[in-house]
Amino acid sequence: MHSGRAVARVRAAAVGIAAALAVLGVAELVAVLVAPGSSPLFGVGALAIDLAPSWVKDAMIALFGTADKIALFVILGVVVLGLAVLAGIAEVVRRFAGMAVLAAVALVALVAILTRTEATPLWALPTIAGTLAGLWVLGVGRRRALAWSAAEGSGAEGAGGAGAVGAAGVARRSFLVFVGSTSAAAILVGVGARVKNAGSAAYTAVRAAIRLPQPAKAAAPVPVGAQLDVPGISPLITPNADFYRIDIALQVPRIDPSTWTLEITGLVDRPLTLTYEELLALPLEEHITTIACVSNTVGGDLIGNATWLGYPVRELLAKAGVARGADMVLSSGPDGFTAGTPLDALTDPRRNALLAVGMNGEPLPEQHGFPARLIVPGLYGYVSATKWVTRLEVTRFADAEGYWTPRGWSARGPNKTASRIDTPRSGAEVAGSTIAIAGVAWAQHTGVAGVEVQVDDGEWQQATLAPAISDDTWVQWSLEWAATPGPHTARVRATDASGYTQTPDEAPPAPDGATGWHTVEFTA
Ligand SMILES: Nc1nc2c(c(=O)[nH]1)N[C@H]1C(S)=C(S)[C@@H](COP(=O)(O)O)O[C@H]1N2
Ligand SMILES: [Mo]
Repeated sequence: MHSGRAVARVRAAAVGIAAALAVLGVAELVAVLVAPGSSPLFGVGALAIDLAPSWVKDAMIALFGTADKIALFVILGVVVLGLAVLAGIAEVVRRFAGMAVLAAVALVALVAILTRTEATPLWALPTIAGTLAGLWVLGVGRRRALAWSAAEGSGAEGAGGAGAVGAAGVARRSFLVFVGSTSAAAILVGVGARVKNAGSAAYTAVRAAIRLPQPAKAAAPVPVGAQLDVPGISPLITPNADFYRIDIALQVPRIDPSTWTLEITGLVDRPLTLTYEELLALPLEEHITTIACVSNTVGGDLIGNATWLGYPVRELLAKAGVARGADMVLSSGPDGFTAGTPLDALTDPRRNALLAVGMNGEPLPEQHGFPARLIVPGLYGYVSATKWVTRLEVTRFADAEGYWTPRGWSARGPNKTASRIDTPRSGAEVAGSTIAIAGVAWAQHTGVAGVEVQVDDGEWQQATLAPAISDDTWVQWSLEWAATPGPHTARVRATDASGYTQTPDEAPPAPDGATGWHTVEFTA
């Protein structure tokens, strides 16, 4: 009664279904790490939508209305189920036959995914990982299915004495446990991961749909010649994709702008709460500001310059009415980060401290604080640039401290004047009779007055300074150097508008920023 071809087929089909669930579950899990769109189910679904002739689409919409996407997934599900049963039976009948079916389907899915316009080569990973898991389930499942059939065939079931478990019983249990547990685990993992992927896809769409308003006050135009035409120099405005990222957030916080609010509390006369919609309706200003991390080492790249769109913090504080005795604003983000910013840097009408919503013409990228963050010219990020900011508490340095202060960093973090050689790079071999030594220098909110370069042990030479966008931004500089063949050392130092020249004394970043002259060694 337990034997027979039909029963063997059902078992084989179960192996195929378990393998398909493993493919989808593992793929969905890996897609959480890669990108929601890289999931094979969605890649194939999207391809099906693209390829379907319009009459099919029309018919689908006519038949299912707004449930047409659900209908598509039901159809896809039925197709997957059919292929799974086919692969399972094929594999049990003939080793590798089912694996071949799976590999062929995976190949179609890979083509579907990698031809998506947003796809990167990494998008192949979920399907590949899922397929490997599916192949494994097919292989192990086949062996256990055959073992069970063999045990039955030898009449082993019931051959044991009372209390003993027959060989067929063992084989049956081992088959059922394997197929059952892999299927259950795959469903659990897959559904969990899909919920997460659906959430991130929706979130990305929300940000993409936002149209930032035109600034009431646009950034002053970048002066002609501010961007030097020297190969290898850092771009004057750092593209968002290249902008350094520093934060303590293990996962980029995902904040729905429709529920985001900024709360202004503490030593204020009128505590207030601002929504994203209210913020966008305010007269926004654009300012180009260079921000840097206190952890930047001499010559390091934890610095970037961007056009920020936002609302002046001083106006918000004025609306709330700062009470007497306050000297600090403690801002916080959802990752547990706080920054203690000197109140006067935020209220000074000559310092453009912004509650920023835009970065280089788009809504803040998720990593850089979407939907809103602080940008304060002249202060290191750890005391000023709170991303995903939700709260400003007006307080006193005597009563509160920012996240990094008890961890060995100074309570106040004004930017230090510094400079960097971008080209030649250390270790480079350069050709030509004159060589451009060039880079950037910064003294945010003070301004760079001059940059000097020393080659080997020669005289310090004045570099040519490109016009600055403002005192709040870095400036480019360059020096045409008459090359002599052989190895050379070049160092740079900047002097700021206060008359301070960078010290050669080398200090590490902690507690308040690195010092020393950036030096490169190259061969001409
Ligand atoms: N919420 C939050 N904001 C934060 C941080 C953080 O860890 N969490 N790090 C700060 C530090 S130390 C710096 S240097 C800047 C970096 O901003 P960026 O990642 O946009 O370049 O963000 C600041 N804002
Ligand atoms: Mo930082």
